[in-house]
This record gives sequence, structure tokens and C-alpha cells, in this order.
Amino acid sequence: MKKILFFFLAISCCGSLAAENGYECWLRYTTADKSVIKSYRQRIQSITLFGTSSTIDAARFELSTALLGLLGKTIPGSNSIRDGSVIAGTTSSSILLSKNITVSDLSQAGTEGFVILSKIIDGKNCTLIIANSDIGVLYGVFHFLRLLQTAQPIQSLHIISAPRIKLRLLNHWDNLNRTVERGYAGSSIWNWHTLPGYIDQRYTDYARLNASIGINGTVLTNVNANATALTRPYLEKVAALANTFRPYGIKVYLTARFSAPIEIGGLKTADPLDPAVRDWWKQKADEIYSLIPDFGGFLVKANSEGQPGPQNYNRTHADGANMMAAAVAPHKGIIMWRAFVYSSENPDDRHKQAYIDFTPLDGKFADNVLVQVKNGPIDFMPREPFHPLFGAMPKTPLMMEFQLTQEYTGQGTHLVYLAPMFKECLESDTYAKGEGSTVAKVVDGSLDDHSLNGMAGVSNIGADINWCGHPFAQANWYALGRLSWDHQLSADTIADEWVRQSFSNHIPLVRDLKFIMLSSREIMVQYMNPLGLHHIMGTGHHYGPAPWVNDLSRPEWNPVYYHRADSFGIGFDRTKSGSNAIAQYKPEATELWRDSNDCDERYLLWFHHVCWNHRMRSGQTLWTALCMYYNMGVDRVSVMKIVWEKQKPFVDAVRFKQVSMLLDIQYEEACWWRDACLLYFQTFSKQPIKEPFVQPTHTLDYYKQLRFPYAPGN
Ligand code: GCV
Repeated sequence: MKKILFFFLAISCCGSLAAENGYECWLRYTTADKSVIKSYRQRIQSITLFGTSSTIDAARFELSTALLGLLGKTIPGSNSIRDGSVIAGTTSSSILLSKNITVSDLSQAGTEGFVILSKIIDGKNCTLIIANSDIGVLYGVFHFLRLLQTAQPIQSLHIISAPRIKLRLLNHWDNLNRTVERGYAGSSIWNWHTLPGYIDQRYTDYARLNASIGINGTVLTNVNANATALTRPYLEKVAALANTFRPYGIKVYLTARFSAPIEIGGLKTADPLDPAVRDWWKQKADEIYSLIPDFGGFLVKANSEGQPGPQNYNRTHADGANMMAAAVAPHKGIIMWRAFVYSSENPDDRHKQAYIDFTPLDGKFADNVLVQVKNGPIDFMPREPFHPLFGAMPKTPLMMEFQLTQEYTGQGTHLVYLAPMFKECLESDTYAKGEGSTVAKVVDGSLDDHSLNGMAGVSNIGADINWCGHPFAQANWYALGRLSWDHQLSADTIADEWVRQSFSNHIPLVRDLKFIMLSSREIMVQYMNPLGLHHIMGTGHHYGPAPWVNDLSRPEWNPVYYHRADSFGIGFDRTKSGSNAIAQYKPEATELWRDSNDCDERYLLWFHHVCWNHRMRSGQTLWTALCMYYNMGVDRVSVMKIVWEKQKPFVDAVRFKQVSMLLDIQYEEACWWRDACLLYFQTFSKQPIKEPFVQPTHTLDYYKQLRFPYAPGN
């Protein structure tokens, strides 16, 4: 009886628990929360949208579809003001709106922002959504819908919101054959073969989802680029996507293969100073802009991991970037030039190489070039210190590159909410201009006054029905959008919004899912890469642990290069006595890392090679601490599982089962990481894995012989 009562209570507090496939992501528009629906119905009785553009049409569609779902009835359009009017538009499209907003509010909204106001007009309670541009109106509508979906009060609104960052981009690592490099959610959503004739509904829904979180650009193709994407037939396909995305304020960008003038242009060289090469890029840009007048520009990976680049011709990265910049500049295009470079010929610590290559070029890039920098100096590891380039190139806009796809953070099977990691980096202090010179201020341009600025996330989207594979991976896409709009939002706030919209407003569920999400990144660090370990994953596919690998052609591709375990101890000495990578940071920024006896232990083995009996703050030896963290990570995954199981009454059966199965896999894989790593490191420490820590199930040889020939994303 008790059980039945509980079931009914659960249903009544959560609304419909119909099976969900996750396709709608955070735009589900299910019935509004019981606590607010009555007041919403009073406050929302008619909608008026001023304007005639396709963007305003998109806003109208979104508002009417969403309100039907949330309020359970069609909300009529209306030309007159009444109690409960929701009125949206630009000030230039409506005198009513321009009369009811202050100049100051409007100027704070800027070109893409919006103002949402509760106003009494002619004695009637109205809600106004006002912007300076149509895209601002659409963003305002999405924000209003977010308030409704998250059960916020809407009686007395005075919201002014404008993006802190100008370019808010997804970077797809999608190949033309529809494979996705480091993709764990199926094949690419771009069906190049059927484009441009066939416009999949997914393309529109992709644009809606992105616009709802403020993303305003997408790089469609892999940075390991294929010049074919720049040929006429493909440009026509790209134009069809651009047309679909345009109403949603999303520009398209392409990756440019540096050797394209040779591969598809028939030239003998791609030397950036060669007039014929320069002319080829100019003509290519003209051709692109004739098809796509608002084309965003190019993202370029050059002289990195086998990609061609200007250094093939003894030119600098600036020479290469500026040549392309000159080609797109007449069309207001931009170049995003990646700083992810390291060379097999350079024996120096990989951590240092991008800084060494790029800092001398500060001030040498054209005005329409941004240098795109990964959050950390190695490669999207579970935990890295911030990249030393941040704060070191004041004359150059540095764009942030985060990775949403979980290449090194659990791939398709681990629940890891990455916003805490993104925030950790953004809030790091570079001390470039004294205390408070955070990475966020470098990236949003405020530290060095760059009006061109940007943040990108390597996409985790694929053709899986729920877009991202793991139901919780959607939260990382969501977080990128929200943080690039406002990097001051906390990881907690973003998780709160996402859970409420993606699951429900049921308070215990919101609390528990946030608990899982907010602890998940640290848990993953503990069972994979505790204490500053990094790059100890499997070769090629990067799946699972393989700290023993020592036979790859390039030294810096081998895990042993990074952990340096030996009979004395473990860790990479990056202080003065070692590679001295630490000197690439301002001294104040390194205070917490410099001394191995006083180092922030989260970075201990990143910066120091310490002995196995090194005393930790807790008084434990390093070896015991390593055993403890690996075990703690695994134990905490089992807590995640328990907390998830409690949600069964509050989550639809399909997603509940999906996440349960994935958590089981995550647990197994966490055990695998723990056992394989501890067994391997034990061969150096020569110390036992003592009680209460778990004894590994298999031998080290067992873990070493595991093979995954078809692991995804490789
Ligand atoms: C697109 C890492 C990944 C590569 C990726 C590269 C990059 O090395 O493993 O797949 O290539 O980063 O960011 O360019």
C-alpha cells in the first residue's frame, strides 16, 4: 500500500513520465511545474511578436510551441494589449516597445542581448521581451522559456542579459565520410551526400538547441582537414546548412587545410608568401562569400600532428594566418588559428612548445585573427593547469578551446559533467596584469581590450537519437553555450537549469542529480588521473588505462613520458631542476605549484617528480595516497549509482535504464583504471596495496594484453 501511494505521489509531483528518447534535450516543453502553472496561465494569455524576419518567425514558432506544451493550451496571437500579453520585438519594430524601455537598459543589452520586463501598460499586466536586433529577440524568447521550464516566478521581471563573449562556437571534428574524430555519439549529423537537396529536420533542431543557449557559430569540419570541403560541390552543401542556421543567428565556418592550394588548386606550393597562393586563397574566399555572404571564416590546425602549415616553407604561424586573414578580411571573415602545436623534432617538454612558438608572434597577427588555445598545455586531460599562453600574448585575442566530447574524460560511457573543469580554468589567475587577471578576462577580451574574442567547444554531437550518446553528455553542450554567454554563471547554476529542463523541477531529483553532476568530474580525476597524473590512456583510441606504453614513435605520445615512474618515485619535474615549464607562468601564479612540499596536491605529479614515500599533507605517503585516491574514485562511482537508483520514480523508464546501464559500465571501467594503474605503478614503488584498499582482480599482464580494435572515435 505504502509503495502504491509513493508511486502516485511520485507521478503527481513529476507530471508525465512517458518514455523519452532524449531528442528534445533541454527544450522538452512538458507541462509546467504545478507550483507555478496557475500564475503562468494568468501571466501568459496572448502573444505578440513584432517583425517579419525569419528570425522573428523562429521566435514565434518557439514561443507558441513551447507555451502549448508548458501551459497545455494554444496561446493566441493578439494585436491588442490585455492582461497576460507577452509582447516581443525590437524597439525599431514597435513604438509600444520603444516607449516602454529605458535607453540605458537597451544599451546594456547591446547587439545580441535582450531585456525582459514585467510592465503594467494601460492597466494591464504585460511581459515585454525587447532587443536591439531580431536575434536578441530570439535569445530573449529562449531565456523567457528557460524561466518557465525551470519554474521561476515571472511576475516582476527586470532582466538585462548580453553575451560576455562575441564568438560562441562549436567545433565539429566531423569528417566528410561521416566519421567523427573522437566522436562517441554515432556518425556525423552532416549528411554530405544528400546535401544540399535534402535538409534534415535535425539541422533545424540543431540550430534551435544552439540558439537556445546562445551559440552563434559552428565549424562544420574536422581540424584534421580535408581540402575537398573547399571544393564547389561541398561549398554548395555548406551554403544549404548556412541557410538553415541563419534564422537562428548561427554562422558557419570551415576548417582550411593549409595545403589546399596544391591539393585542389593545382599549385606547386602552399607557401603563404607566394603571390599565386595568396591569390588562390583570395579567390577561394570570394567564391565562398558569393555562396554564403555571412560565412564566418576558417579554423586552422597547422604544423601539428602531421598537418601541413607555414613552417613547411620556413614561414611562421603568423605568416600563414595573415595570408588567410587577408583573403577573408574584405568580407569581414575571421581566422581562428590553433595553438595546439608540438613537434616530434623538438625534444623539449611538450608542455612548453606552444608557448615557445607563439609568444614571439604576439602583435604580429592581423586584426581578424584569433589564436585558439586549449584550456591546458597538453591536451584536454582530466585535470591540467591553465595554458601558459593565457596572459602571455596581450596583443593577440586568445580564443578558448574546451573539449565537450569526452576523449580523455570517460568517452561515451562515463557520466562526467565538465562545467566545474571549465570554470576551474576560467577562474585561474594568470596574474598577467596583477591579481585578478583571470583566464576568463583574457578570453572575454576585457583584460587587454580585444573586441574580437571567443570560446569554442569541441562538439560531442552525433547522429545518435539523443545527439550526445550519454544522456548526461548533453549537459556539457549546454554548459558550453551558457558559459560562453556568461562565464560568471556557476557550474551549479548551469547544472540546476539543465536538470530542471532535461528532467524535472522535482526538488529532491534536482538536488540529487546536481550532487551527481557536480561531484562527477573530481571522481573521474580520482579513478583516472589523481594527483596530477596525465596522458596515461590507451594508445590511439585513448580508451582506458595504459600507463605502461613506451614504444610509440614519438616520445611525447608515450604515457611513460608523462608519469616518469621509476624506482625513486613518480611525476614530471617541470620546475627549475626539470623542464622548467613552470617558468612560463607569472611567479605569483605558480606559488601553489612551485614547492613539492607545499604544492597544491591536485597538481603534484604534473609539476614534480617525488619519491614514493613523499609525505602528503594528510601525513600519508604518496604511494598510500595514490592507492587511496584510485579507490576513493571507484567508491564514489558506486555512490553515484546508488543516488541514481533512487531517482527511478522520477525519471522516465527509458532514460532511467540508459543511465543505470552506463553507470554500471562506468563502475567497471573505474575499477579497471584503478587496478591497472596501481598494479603498474606498484612495479616501481615495490609497496603493497594495503587494506582497506581493494586488491586488483587480474594481473598486470591481463590489463596489458587488452585490445580494443574498433573503439570509437579513433
Ligand atoms: C583533431 C588530440 C586528439 C586528436 C585531435 C588533436 C587536436 O591529439 O587525440 O584526435 O585531432 O588533439 O586537437 O588537434
